[in-house]
Amino acid sequence: MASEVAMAANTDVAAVAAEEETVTTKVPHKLERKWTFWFDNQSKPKQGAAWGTSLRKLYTFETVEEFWCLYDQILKPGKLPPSADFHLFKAGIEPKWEDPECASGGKWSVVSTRKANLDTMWLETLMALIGEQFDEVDEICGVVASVRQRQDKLSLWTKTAANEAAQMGIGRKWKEIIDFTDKMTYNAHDDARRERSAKARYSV
Ligand code: MGP
Repeated sequence: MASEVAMAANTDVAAVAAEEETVTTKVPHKLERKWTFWFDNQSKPKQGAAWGTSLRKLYTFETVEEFWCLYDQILKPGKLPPSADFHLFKAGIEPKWEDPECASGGKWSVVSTRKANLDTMWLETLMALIGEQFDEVDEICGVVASVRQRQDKLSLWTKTAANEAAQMGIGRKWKEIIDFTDKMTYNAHDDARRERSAKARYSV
């Protein structure tokens, strides 16, 4: 009798454990906020078309599972053709100077001469963004991978170019995240709007 009770109890415990496992594996892991992938291919610009005409919103996601699914499905920057831009921005922010969240901002940029390196830095940055790794989290707008004939580039867009302390904090942290050892520079969108080769505001 005692052994039958023990067996029944064990069966119950096993059933509960199995059910819990099913439940935990099925509940998606929600991120702190929603993020959107964007894509722009400027290889064949239409005559007279304004900048941004070919910019497309791809997908918005809010769970870790959706992120990995999209990451696996979407081409990596290193495989994209020259003139392509690939973005991950906070949902609701458009990757343009004209967006109100970006208008007074700027970007940290790093160049990459090796495709494999670009892809690694891209993934490290995506994970740091969706994992909210930056202390100055409200300052972050998103990241852009720019594939170019001469050299590829990653840019981390932030909100307030005039806030030097915040930008320096972000720049230092980003360098660590992508394991970048050369000099990294920060340009304000306002300066870029006025002059294409404007001087950098900050460097780390
Ligand atoms: P870029 O793409 O940021 O520089 O801007 P890059 O990658 O060094 O140059 P590229 O020629 O290799 O692409 C290049 C030019 O695009 C700028 O000088 C602007 O004329 C235009 N442009 C870029 N951005 C990000 C914007 C934007 O957000 N808004 C507008 N209106 N024009 C932009």
